[in-house]
Amino acid sequence: MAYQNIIFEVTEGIATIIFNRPKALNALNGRLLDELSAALDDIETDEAIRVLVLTGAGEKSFVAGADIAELATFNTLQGKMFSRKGQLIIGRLLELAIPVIAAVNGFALGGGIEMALACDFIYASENAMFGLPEISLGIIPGFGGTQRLPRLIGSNRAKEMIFTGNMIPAQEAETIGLVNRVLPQASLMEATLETARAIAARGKVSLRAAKQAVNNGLNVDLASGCKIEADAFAICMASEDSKEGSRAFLEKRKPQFKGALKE
Ligand code: CO8
Repeated sequence: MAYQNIIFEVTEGIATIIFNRPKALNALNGRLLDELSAALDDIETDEAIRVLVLTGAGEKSFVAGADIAELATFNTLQGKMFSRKGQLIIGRLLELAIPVIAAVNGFALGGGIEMALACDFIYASENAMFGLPEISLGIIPGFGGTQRLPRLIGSNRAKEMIFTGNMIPAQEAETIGLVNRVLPQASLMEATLETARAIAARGKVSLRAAKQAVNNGLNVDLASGCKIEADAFAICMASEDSKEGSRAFLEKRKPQFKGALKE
């Protein structure tokens, strides 16, 4: 697919998707979501990609939400279909076997914060602003925001953001656990890529197992979560990567992980 609304690059095992509609502050329209979906298809089938980073073009906005001009044309059924489409495509970020990092370089509003919430964690620039302004448009978050935000920052803080539609700055987002790190705009991408490279050097099998254990465990009680962890642990033990990891430690060298399940 020829991309017009995103830039999709892969360098040394790290894929970067840049939302690229800067004149509309990178707002999500149907076409952009289709392009994102196509890029995720490529990522899922490319064994060489170890980490995905999402960011926005320019220095003002990550994603300023769904495209309001497009939303305004929808009838009830089209609204529901667009919401499901966004939920399914954004939900794929969580389902990806590889880690996904959001580098939020400005506004992350509505569908934009919902996109970031489906990533494994968020780094933000100092000028980033986070919010769910849908209530001021007479709607509610429709790409998973009412579900993922309370799970991350607690229901009371999430309700305050959802009910008021107010934005919070990056520093406050870090304080409440929405964002892992706040960086100057100029160093956001390099810091994100540095973390991505560190993760990419780890074993693929154990990264996948760790992501699945955390994600699947969040939906069940603690005892069931620990069983999920034990199963994921067993998969790692069966992998060539785990043999290489302990061999390398004993031989006092860096491990060369191949991402292989069996020898
Ligand atoms: N959609 C379309 N265009 C947008 C959007 C958007 N979400 N946000 C900004 N733009 C456009 C503006 O219209 C403007 O275009 P133009 O230059 O042609 O007039 C350009 O981007 C620059 O924006 P501003 O001039 O407004 O820039 P400011 O710095 O003054 O303000 C803000 C920046 C505060 C980010 C402001 O643009 C704003 O409030 N934008 C809207 C944010 C918003 O409400 N987002 C939520 C949208 S709803 C949503 O995401 C629901 C998701 C689930 C959908 C479920 C489907 C049914």
